[in-house]
Amino acid sequence: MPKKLLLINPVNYLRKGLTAIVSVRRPPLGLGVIASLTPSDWEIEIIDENFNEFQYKDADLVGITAFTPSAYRAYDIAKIYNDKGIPTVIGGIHASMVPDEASHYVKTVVVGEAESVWGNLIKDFESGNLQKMYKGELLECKDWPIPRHDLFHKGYVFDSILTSRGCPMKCNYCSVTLFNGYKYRLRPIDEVIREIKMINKKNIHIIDNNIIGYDKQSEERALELFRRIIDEKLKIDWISQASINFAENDEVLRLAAKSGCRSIFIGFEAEHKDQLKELNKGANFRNTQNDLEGAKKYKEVIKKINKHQIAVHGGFMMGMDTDTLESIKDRQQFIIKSKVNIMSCTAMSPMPGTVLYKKMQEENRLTRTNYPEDWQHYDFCEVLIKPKNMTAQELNSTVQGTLKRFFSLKNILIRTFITFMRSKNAKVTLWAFITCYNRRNKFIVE
Ligand code: B12
Repeated sequence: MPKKLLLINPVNYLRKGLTAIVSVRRPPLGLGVIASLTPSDWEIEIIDENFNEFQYKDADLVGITAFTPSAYRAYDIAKIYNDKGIPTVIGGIHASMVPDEASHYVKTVVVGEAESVWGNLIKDFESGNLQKMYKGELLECKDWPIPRHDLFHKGYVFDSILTSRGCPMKCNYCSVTLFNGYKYRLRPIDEVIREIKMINKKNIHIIDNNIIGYDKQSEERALELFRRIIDEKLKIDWISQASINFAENDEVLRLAAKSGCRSIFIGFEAEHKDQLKELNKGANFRNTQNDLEGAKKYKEVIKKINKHQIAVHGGFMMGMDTDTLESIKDRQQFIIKSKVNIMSCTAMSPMPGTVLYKKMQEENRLTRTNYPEDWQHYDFCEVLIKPKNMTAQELNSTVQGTLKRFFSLKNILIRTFITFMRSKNAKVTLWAFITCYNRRNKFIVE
């Protein structure tokens, strides 16, 4: 009998925020990697709570992944196996940020990227010598396996693919640099193309932190990727993330659109340099003299990307220490007037391990600290800190008010018209419309 590895993707009990919307869900790529690293004589199954609530299944070894909001659910599932004496392993961003906490709830914790340790972990398991903790190194990307996309639930609207890891930016709220390192590690294009061909979906989310990176070498590589997608006639529709530098080079925009880019997520965060500086994201206003110029630049970036037939999904934050009630109301106004096609707006949220979390902890300003249960609330739908210059209630209602206004049917329709006038492209217009429509009312938490 082959040994059985059960991999579990838990979803938190509250089920609000991004995971509540089917089209926004993405497959658990980390579990796909673990499956790929597992010797071929093992039987592997993924239980994915995005679609099927966990029901007990027998296994020799259980691997669980978790983001912070799903950690509590992950620990509850682990307990079921711990009680039966079946070894449980947890990995992923949350366990990597708080490994000591995680080790109370599972037999083994894998900290960091798993490529360098999973093979040894399996050997240790097979020889009855499973350790309490394994720490992964940041391997070069030529050593990453292609995730087992065939094991993902078929109900995902998008599959995802990673073409690079790491980020040289040090935004104080973000976990990526801590987890994947400062250095961009770029996968060889041949490998990426091979993986796209293996994916059985037309919609692909390229989940890199910045698809074109921040230097000439990564921009060149992105251009090469776009050309290959075009030349090989892969005919995919893709979305990804970038910085505002995405709009700097016309050739990037032209080839991205031609290769199937329908929308790009850009973390604008704020339209004032005080908040950007506070978030350590001053780069957004690089080469601008003052706030007015910076805000104007945002609008120009959106317009230019739209003209190249790509929608812009802007990410904004509210409730920074330099914010006031007035400044976040101004931000709401700015967001609506910016004509950004799709939008996410959240209260500044401290995720464990980040510089922001440490600051809030030191200043005794975290309002949900009954861990692990309270990790469920770290889903970007709630105010989790005592804001400096407003009440939590004021912050929450301004965030919610922004979402309500932006996703009102009237505003969606106005923007749909603007998107069409700018892009002259029915497909991109429809894409932006559907994305907004799917998000309508989904984030509002009364
Ligand atoms: C795609 C993505 C999503 C997808 C969901 C993907 C999924 N897997 O379910 C969507 C868009 C839905 C999403 C939503 C959210 N996301 Co998100 N997301 C990402 C993103 C861009 C990529 C994640 C990914 O797939 N990476 C690729 C895989 C291969 O890496 P990996 O999962 O880390 O797996 C490796 C290791 O962790 C480890 N590993 C992972 N699992 C396991 C399990 C075992 C057993 C073992 C041994 C090892 C192991 O091995 C893998 C190979 O090395 C990251 C940013 C980033 N660059 O990582 C943010 C990120 C993970 N998201 C983040 C956040 C905050 C959220 C939200 C809370 C907020 C929001 N934006 O609304 C929601 C919450 C969703 C939820 N689950 O409740 C934070 C997480 C912080 C935290 N402490 O949880 C990140 C790091 C972004 C950031 N800037 O900080 N997200």
